[in-house]
Amino acid sequence: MSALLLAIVDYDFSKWERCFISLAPERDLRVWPARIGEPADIRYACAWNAPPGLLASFPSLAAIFSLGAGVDHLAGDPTLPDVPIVRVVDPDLTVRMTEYVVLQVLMHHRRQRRYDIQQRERVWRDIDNQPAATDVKVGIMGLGVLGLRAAQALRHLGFQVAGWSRSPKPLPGIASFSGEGGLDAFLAASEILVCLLPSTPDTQAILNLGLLRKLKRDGALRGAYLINAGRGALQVDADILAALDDGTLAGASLDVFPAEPLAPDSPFWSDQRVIVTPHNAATVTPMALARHVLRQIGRLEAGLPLENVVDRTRGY
Ligand code: NDP
Ligand code: OXD
Repeated sequence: MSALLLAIVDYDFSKWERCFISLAPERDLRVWPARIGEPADIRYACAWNAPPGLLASFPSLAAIFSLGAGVDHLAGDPTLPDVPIVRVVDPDLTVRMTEYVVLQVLMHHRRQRRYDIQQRERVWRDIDNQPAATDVKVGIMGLGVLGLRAAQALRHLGFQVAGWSRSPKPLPGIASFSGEGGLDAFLAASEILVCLLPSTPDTQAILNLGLLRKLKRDGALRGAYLINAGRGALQVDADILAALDDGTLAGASLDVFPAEPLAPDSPFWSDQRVIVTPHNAATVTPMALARHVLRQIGRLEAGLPLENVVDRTRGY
Protein backbone atom coordinates (compact mmCIF):
# COMPACT_ATOMS: atom_id res chain seq x y z
CA MET A 1 0.00 0.00 0.00
CA SER A 2 1.12 3.59 -0.66
CA ALA A 3 2.99 4.83 2.38
CA LEU A 4 2.25 8.03 4.31
CA LEU A 5 5.27 9.83 5.75
CA LEU A 6 5.23 12.16 8.73
CA ALA A 7 7.99 14.74 8.19
CA ILE A 8 7.51 16.94 11.23
CA VAL A 9 10.25 19.17 12.57
CA ASP A 10 10.09 21.25 15.78
CA TYR A 11 7.44 19.04 17.40
CA ASP A 12 7.33 15.55 18.83
CA PHE A 13 5.66 13.61 16.00
CA SER A 14 4.36 10.84 18.27
CA LYS A 15 0.98 12.41 19.05
CA TRP A 16 0.17 12.60 15.33
CA GLU A 17 1.55 9.11 14.77
CA ARG A 18 -0.75 7.71 17.47
CA CYS A 19 -3.80 9.33 15.85
CA PHE A 20 -2.98 8.00 12.38
CA ILE A 21 -2.43 4.52 13.79
CA SER A 22 -5.71 4.56 15.72
CA LEU A 23 -7.75 5.83 12.74
CA ALA A 24 -6.05 3.80 9.99
CA PRO A 25 -4.06 0.90 11.48
CA GLU A 26 -3.80 -0.69 8.03
CA ARG A 27 -1.99 2.36 6.56
CA ASP A 28 1.76 2.00 5.94
CA LEU A 29 2.99 4.86 8.14
CA ARG A 30 6.58 6.05 7.98
CA VAL A 31 8.29 8.66 10.11
CA TRP A 32 11.17 10.95 9.17
CA PRO A 33 14.04 10.56 9.94
CA ALA A 34 13.82 7.31 11.87
CA ARG A 35 11.64 5.09 9.67
CA ILE A 36 11.58 6.17 6.05
CA GLY A 37 12.16 2.73 4.55
CA GLU A 38 12.20 2.54 0.76
CA PRO A 39 11.74 6.14 -0.53
CA ALA A 40 9.80 4.97 -3.60
CA ASP A 41 7.03 3.59 -1.34
CA ILE A 42 6.12 7.04 -0.06
CA ARG A 43 3.12 8.51 -1.85
CA TYR A 44 1.89 11.03 0.71
CA ALA A 45 3.75 13.33 3.09
CA CYS A 46 2.37 15.23 6.02
CA ALA A 47 4.93 17.98 6.56
CA TRP A 48 5.89 20.81 8.92
CA ASN A 49 9.24 22.57 8.44
CA ALA A 50 10.63 19.56 6.54
CA PRO A 51 14.25 20.16 5.54
CA PRO A 52 14.64 21.52 1.99
CA GLY A 53 15.24 18.68 -0.46
CA LEU A 54 13.61 15.99 1.68
CA LEU A 55 10.28 15.87 -0.17
CA ALA A 56 12.05 15.80 -3.55
CA SER A 57 13.69 12.54 -2.54
CA PHE A 58 10.42 10.61 -2.81
CA PRO A 59 9.88 9.79 -6.51
CA SER A 60 6.29 8.51 -6.08
CA LEU A 61 5.01 11.46 -4.04
CA ALA A 62 1.44 12.36 -5.07
CA ALA A 63 0.42 14.95 -2.45
CA ILE A 64 1.84 17.03 0.38
CA PHE A 65 -0.33 17.79 3.42
CA SER A 66 0.64 20.81 5.45
CA LEU A 67 0.38 20.26 9.18
CA GLY A 68 -1.08 23.75 9.42
CA ALA A 69 -3.35 26.19 7.62
CA GLY A 70 -0.30 28.16 6.49
CA VAL A 71 2.04 26.65 3.90
CA ASP A 72 4.89 29.18 4.08
CA HIS A 73 7.00 26.53 5.84
CA LEU A 74 7.22 24.79 2.44
CA ALA A 75 8.04 27.90 0.43
CA GLY A 76 11.76 27.91 1.22
CA ASP A 77 12.32 24.59 -0.55
CA PRO A 78 13.35 25.27 -4.16
CA THR A 79 13.16 21.55 -4.92
CA LEU A 80 9.57 21.12 -3.74
CA PRO A 81 7.96 18.50 -6.00
CA ASP A 82 5.22 19.70 -8.32
CA VAL A 83 2.40 17.83 -6.58
CA PRO A 84 -0.73 19.27 -4.93
CA ILE A 85 -0.23 20.89 -1.52
CA VAL A 86 -3.24 20.58 0.75
CA ARG A 87 -3.61 22.93 3.72
CA VAL A 88 -5.68 22.49 6.86
CA VAL A 89 -9.17 23.89 6.92
CA ASP A 90 -10.92 22.60 10.00
CA PRO A 91 -14.05 23.89 11.78
CA ASP A 92 -12.47 23.52 15.22
CA LEU A 93 -9.37 25.47 14.15
CA THR A 94 -11.59 28.19 12.71
CA VAL A 95 -13.55 28.47 15.95
CA ARG A 96 -10.32 28.66 17.95
CA MET A 97 -9.03 31.51 15.80
CA THR A 98 -12.35 33.31 16.16
CA GLU A 99 -12.05 32.93 19.94
CA TYR A 100 -8.53 34.37 19.86
CA VAL A 101 -9.52 37.36 17.74
CA VAL A 102 -12.64 38.15 19.77
CA LEU A 103 -10.68 37.79 23.02
CA GLN A 104 -7.92 40.15 21.88
CA VAL A 105 -10.30 42.72 20.42
CA LEU A 106 -12.22 42.76 23.69
CA MET A 107 -9.02 42.96 25.74
CA HIS A 108 -8.17 46.25 24.04
CA HIS A 109 -11.73 47.50 23.63
CA ARG A 110 -12.46 46.96 27.34
CA ARG A 111 -9.05 48.34 28.47
CA GLN A 112 -8.31 45.05 30.25
CA ARG A 113 -4.54 45.60 30.39
CA ARG A 114 -5.08 48.80 32.36
CA TYR A 115 -7.48 47.03 34.72
CA ASP A 116 -4.84 44.29 35.21
CA ILE A 117 -2.40 46.97 36.35
CA GLN A 118 -5.02 48.52 38.63
CA GLN A 119 -5.73 45.12 40.16
CA ARG A 120 -2.05 44.55 40.92
CA GLU A 121 -2.01 47.97 42.60
CA ARG A 122 -5.37 47.33 44.38
CA VAL A 123 -6.93 50.34 42.68
CA TRP A 124 -10.74 50.45 42.44
CA ARG A 125 -11.34 52.95 39.64
CA ASP A 126 -13.58 52.99 36.60
CA ILE A 127 -11.65 53.96 33.49
CA ASP A 128 -14.26 56.27 32.11
CA ASN A 129 -13.58 56.29 28.40
CA GLN A 130 -15.25 53.03 27.48
CA PRO A 131 -16.90 53.38 24.07
CA ALA A 132 -19.71 51.17 22.79
CA ALA A 133 -18.72 48.40 20.37
CA THR A 134 -21.01 49.98 17.80
CA ASP A 135 -18.72 53.04 17.76
CA VAL A 136 -15.49 51.07 17.33
CA LYS A 137 -13.97 50.19 13.95
CA VAL A 138 -12.18 46.87 13.53
CA GLY A 139 -10.31 46.04 10.31
CA ILE A 140 -9.36 42.50 9.38
CA MET A 141 -6.50 41.96 6.92
CA GLY A 142 -7.21 38.65 5.21
CA LEU A 143 -10.84 37.73 4.71
CA GLY A 144 -10.25 34.04 4.05
CA VAL A 145 -11.53 31.07 6.02
CA LEU A 146 -10.28 32.46 9.35
CA GLY A 147 -10.68 36.19 8.75
CA LEU A 148 -14.24 35.91 7.50
CA ARG A 149 -15.45 33.94 10.50
CA ALA A 150 -13.74 36.32 12.93
CA ALA A 151 -15.24 39.30 11.08
CA GLN A 152 -18.73 37.84 11.40
CA ALA A 153 -18.29 37.16 15.13
CA LEU A 154 -17.14 40.74 15.75
CA ARG A 155 -20.04 42.04 13.67
CA HIS A 156 -22.44 40.09 15.88
CA LEU A 157 -20.93 41.84 18.89
CA GLY A 158 -21.80 45.13 17.23
CA PHE A 159 -18.37 46.34 16.06
CA GLN A 160 -18.06 48.19 12.77
CA VAL A 161 -16.07 45.68 10.74
CA ALA A 162 -14.07 46.16 7.56
CA GLY A 163 -12.02 43.57 5.71
CA TRP A 164 -9.11 43.73 3.27
CA SER A 165 -8.30 40.97 0.80
CA ARG A 166 -6.81 40.54 -2.65
CA SER A 167 -10.21 40.25 -4.31
CA PRO A 168 -13.34 42.22 -3.28
CA LYS A 169 -15.83 40.40 -1.05
CA PRO A 170 -19.43 41.59 -1.04
CA LEU A 171 -20.45 40.59 2.50
CA PRO A 172 -23.50 41.74 4.41
CA GLY A 173 -22.57 44.15 7.20
CA ILE A 174 -18.82 44.04 6.49
CA ALA A 175 -17.13 46.79 4.47
CA SER A 176 -14.90 45.19 1.85
CA PHE A 177 -11.64 46.75 0.65
CA SER A 178 -9.22 45.04 -1.70
CA GLY A 179 -5.81 45.26 -3.27
CA GLU A 180 -3.18 47.96 -3.02
CA GLY A 181 -5.72 50.55 -4.13
CA GLY A 182 -8.06 49.80 -1.22
CA LEU A 183 -5.45 49.58 1.52
CA ASP A 184 -5.25 53.18 2.72
CA ALA A 185 -9.03 53.58 2.96
CA PHE A 186 -9.21 50.28 4.84
CA LEU A 187 -6.53 51.38 7.32
CA ALA A 188 -8.27 54.71 7.84
CA ALA A 189 -11.36 52.69 8.81
CA SER A 190 -9.47 50.54 11.35
CA GLU A 191 -8.87 51.43 15.01
CA ILE A 192 -8.10 47.80 15.83
CA LEU A 193 -6.20 46.09 13.02
CA VAL A 194 -6.39 42.29 13.01
CA CYS A 195 -3.93 40.54 10.68
CA LEU A 196 -4.87 37.09 9.41
CA LEU A 197 -2.93 37.20 6.15
CA PRO A 198 -0.78 34.33 4.92
CA SER A 199 2.96 34.82 4.55
CA THR A 200 3.72 35.24 0.84
CA PRO A 201 6.22 37.35 -1.09
CA ASP A 202 3.53 40.08 -1.27
CA THR A 203 2.85 40.24 2.46
CA GLN A 204 6.38 40.24 3.91
CA ALA A 205 6.91 43.04 6.47
CA ILE A 206 3.56 44.56 5.56
CA LEU A 207 2.98 45.50 9.23
CA ASN A 208 5.55 48.30 9.24
CA LEU A 209 5.60 51.79 10.70
CA GLY A 210 4.34 53.42 7.51
CA LEU A 211 1.26 51.19 7.52
CA LEU A 212 0.62 51.51 11.25
CA ARG A 213 0.65 55.32 10.96
CA LYS A 214 -2.33 55.10 8.60
CA LEU A 215 -4.56 53.50 11.24
CA LYS A 216 -7.39 55.54 12.73
CA ARG A 217 -6.21 56.98 16.04
CA ASP A 218 -8.89 59.59 16.64
CA GLY A 219 -11.83 57.17 16.78
CA ALA A 220 -13.96 56.08 19.71
CA LEU A 221 -11.09 54.08 21.23
CA ARG A 222 -8.77 57.11 21.13
CA GLY A 223 -5.85 55.04 19.94
CA ALA A 224 -4.94 52.30 17.48
CA TYR A 225 -4.23 48.64 18.24
CA LEU A 226 -2.60 45.79 16.31
CA ILE A 227 -3.46 42.11 16.59
CA ASN A 228 -1.29 39.74 14.52
CA ALA A 229 -2.03 36.03 14.34
CA GLY A 230 -1.10 35.65 10.66
CA ARG A 231 2.64 35.09 10.52
CA GLY A 232 5.66 36.71 12.13
CA ALA A 233 7.24 37.46 8.75
CA LEU A 234 4.47 40.00 8.17
CA GLN A 235 5.54 42.20 11.06
CA VAL A 236 8.57 44.42 11.64
CA ASP A 237 9.22 44.11 15.37
CA ALA A 238 11.32 47.29 15.60
CA ASP A 239 8.54 49.26 13.89
CA ILE A 240 5.90 47.94 16.27
CA LEU A 241 8.07 48.91 19.24
CA ALA A 242 8.63 52.36 17.70
CA ALA A 243 4.88 52.70 17.11
CA LEU A 244 4.18 51.83 20.76
CA ASP A 245 6.80 54.35 21.88
CA ASP A 246 5.53 57.26 19.81
CA GLY A 247 1.82 56.62 20.40
CA THR A 248 1.06 55.36 16.89
CA LEU A 249 -0.10 52.19 18.64
CA ALA A 250 -1.80 52.14 22.04
CA GLY A 251 -1.41 48.39 22.37
CA ALA A 252 -0.86 45.12 20.53
CA SER A 253 -1.57 41.40 20.70
CA LEU A 254 1.12 39.33 19.03
CA ASP A 255 0.83 35.59 18.59
CA VAL A 256 3.53 35.31 15.93
CA PHE A 257 7.03 36.75 15.54
CA PRO A 258 9.70 36.89 12.84
CA ALA A 259 11.91 34.74 15.10
CA GLU A 260 10.14 32.08 17.14
CA PRO A 261 10.35 31.33 19.99
CA LEU A 262 10.43 34.97 21.04
CA ALA A 263 13.85 35.75 22.56
CA PRO A 264 13.83 35.99 26.39
CA ASP A 265 15.24 39.53 26.18
CA SER A 266 12.59 40.80 23.76
CA PRO A 267 11.04 44.06 25.03
CA PHE A 268 7.62 42.73 24.06
CA TRP A 269 7.56 40.43 27.11
CA SER A 270 7.56 43.23 29.63
CA ASP A 271 5.53 45.86 27.78
CA GLN A 272 2.25 46.22 29.70
CA ARG A 273 0.46 47.25 26.52
CA VAL A 274 1.40 44.09 24.65
CA ILE A 275 -0.17 40.64 24.93
CA VAL A 276 2.24 37.91 23.85
CA THR A 277 1.12 34.34 23.09
CA PRO A 278 3.36 31.54 21.77
CA HIS A 279 1.98 31.04 18.25
CA ASN A 280 -1.01 29.15 19.53
CA ALA A 281 -3.93 31.35 18.51
CA ALA A 282 -5.44 28.34 16.76
CA THR A 283 -3.97 24.87 16.60
CA VAL A 284 -5.55 21.93 14.86
CA THR A 285 -5.85 18.94 17.18
CA PRO A 286 -3.76 15.89 16.14
CA MET A 287 -6.94 13.81 15.74
CA ALA A 288 -8.63 16.41 13.52
CA LEU A 289 -5.44 16.70 11.46
CA ALA A 290 -5.22 12.91 11.01
CA ARG A 291 -8.91 12.71 10.03
CA HIS A 292 -8.47 15.53 7.52
CA VAL A 293 -5.37 13.95 5.91
CA LEU A 294 -6.94 10.49 5.73
CA ARG A 295 -10.15 11.92 4.25
CA GLN A 296 -8.17 13.67 1.53
CA ILE A 297 -6.12 10.54 0.79
CA GLY A 298 -9.42 8.63 0.58
CA ARG A 299 -10.68 11.18 -1.94
CA LEU A 300 -7.52 10.95 -4.02
CA GLU A 301 -7.61 7.15 -4.05
CA ALA A 302 -11.31 7.25 -5.02
CA GLY A 303 -10.50 9.50 -7.98
CA LEU A 304 -12.09 12.60 -6.37
CA PRO A 305 -10.43 16.03 -6.33
CA LEU A 306 -8.47 17.07 -3.27
CA GLU A 307 -9.94 19.90 -1.19
CA ASN A 308 -8.20 23.07 0.03
CA VAL A 309 -5.37 22.79 -2.44
CA VAL A 310 -2.92 25.68 -2.32
CA ASP A 311 -2.60 27.90 -5.38
CA ARG A 312 1.15 27.87 -5.84
CA THR A 313 1.27 31.03 -7.91
CA ARG A 314 -0.49 33.02 -5.16
CA GLY A 315 1.44 31.20 -2.42
CA TYR A 316 -1.60 30.43 -0.23
P1 NDP B 1 -7.06 31.78 3.46
O1 NDP B 1 -6.17 31.36 2.34
O2 NDP B 1 -8.42 31.20 3.55
O3 NDP B 1 -7.23 33.39 3.44
C1 NDP B 1 -6.18 34.25 3.16
C2 NDP B 1 -6.76 35.65 2.98
O4 NDP B 1 -5.68 36.56 2.81
C3 NDP B 1 -7.66 35.77 1.75
O5 NDP B 1 -8.77 36.58 2.03
C4 NDP B 1 -6.75 36.47 0.72
O6 NDP B 1 -7.45 37.25 -0.23
C5 NDP B 1 -5.94 37.35 1.65
N1 NDP B 1 -4.67 37.73 1.02
C6 NDP B 1 -3.64 36.94 0.68
N2 NDP B 1 -2.66 37.65 0.11
C7 NDP B 1 -3.10 38.93 0.08
C8 NDP B 1 -2.54 40.15 -0.40
N3 NDP B 1 -1.33 40.19 -0.96
N4 NDP B 1 -3.27 41.26 -0.27
C9 NDP B 1 -4.50 41.24 0.28
N5 NDP B 1 -5.09 40.10 0.77
C10 NDP B 1 -4.39 38.98 0.66
O7 NDP B 1 -6.24 31.51 4.79
P2 NDP B 1 -6.79 31.23 6.28
O8 NDP B 1 -7.80 32.27 6.60
O9 NDP B 1 -7.17 29.81 6.44
O10 NDP B 1 -5.46 31.44 7.13
C11 NDP B 1 -4.76 32.67 7.08
C12 NDP B 1 -3.41 32.55 7.75
O11 NDP B 1 -3.56 32.45 9.15
C13 NDP B 1 -2.58 31.31 7.40
O12 NDP B 1 -1.94 31.43 6.16
C14 NDP B 1 -1.59 31.26 8.55
O13 NDP B 1 -0.44 32.03 8.22
C15 NDP B 1 -2.35 31.94 9.69
N6 NDP B 1 -2.66 31.00 10.77
C16 NDP B 1 -2.14 31.26 12.01
C17 NDP B 1 -2.43 30.44 13.06
C18 NDP B 1 -1.94 30.75 14.43
O14 NDP B 1 -2.10 29.94 15.33
N7 NDP B 1 -1.36 31.93 14.64
C19 NDP B 1 -3.29 29.25 12.90
C20 NDP B 1 -3.78 29.08 11.57
C21 NDP B 1 -3.48 29.93 10.54
P3 NDP B 1 -8.46 36.58 -1.29
O15 NDP B 1 -9.65 36.11 -0.48
O16 NDP B 1 -8.82 37.69 -2.21
O17 NDP B 1 -7.72 35.44 -1.93
C1 OXD C 1 -1.09 27.16 11.02
C2 OXD C 1 -0.46 27.56 12.29
O1 OXD C 1 -0.70 27.64 9.97
O2 OXD C 1 -0.68 26.88 13.31
O3 OXD C 1 -2.03 26.33 11.08
O4 OXD C 1 0.23 28.57 12.33
